[in-house]
Amino acid sequence: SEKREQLMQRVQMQMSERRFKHVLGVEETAIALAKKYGASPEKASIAALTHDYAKERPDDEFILVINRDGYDKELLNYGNAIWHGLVGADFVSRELGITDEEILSAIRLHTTGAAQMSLLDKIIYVADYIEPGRTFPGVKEARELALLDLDEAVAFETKHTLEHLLAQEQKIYPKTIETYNYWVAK
Ligand code: DGI
Ligand code: FE
Ligand code: FE
Ligand code: FE
Repeated sequence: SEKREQLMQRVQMQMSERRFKHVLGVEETAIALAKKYGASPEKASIAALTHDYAKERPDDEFILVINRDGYDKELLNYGNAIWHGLVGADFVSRELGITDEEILSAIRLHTTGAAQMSLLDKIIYVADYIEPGRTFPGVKEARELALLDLDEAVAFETKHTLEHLLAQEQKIYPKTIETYNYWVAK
């Protein structure tokens, strides 16, 4: 649609060619999952196209917004990996005029997940992980799970992301632990 073309252009201007290709891969995957699981393909498309909109913003822009807009100051102890979705949704809302809370929630949660996730939240979280451009060990199993059971795919991704972060001794954002406790721990 004309609206999608415009949105694509606005997103493309914000990022490298490589990242834009990832975004289009997430869109294709999210639309397919939306059709399979009964979510809105239109909303899946918009959320996917915008999920990494703020990923290439400088840290000082995020820090300004975190300080200005009443975010928990604890967020300042993290970095772009956590900010680009959680705070990035505000850039999407303000700059692209996207007000749909289902879409903004999917953007906010796409990196960490959450205990409570809507169908669209799960679709974007999983599509980001399994889009055709991803090549890490385990992506094949994640793709297979996504076609069988979306919740199993959420659990798989959460477990493997956390393992990866621990192996690298990275700081774990509390929401990531919350997601693990809800979706993975027995
Ligand atoms: O933006 P993408 O690269 O497409 O993917 P993403 O938004 O899912 O993840 C961005 C990065 O964030 C990825 O390297 C994993 C990392 N991440 C996820 N949860 C946490 C985290 N990094 C830290 N430090 N802490 C977390 O809890
Ligand atoms: Fe991201
Ligand atoms: Fe992700
Ligand atoms: Fe992404």
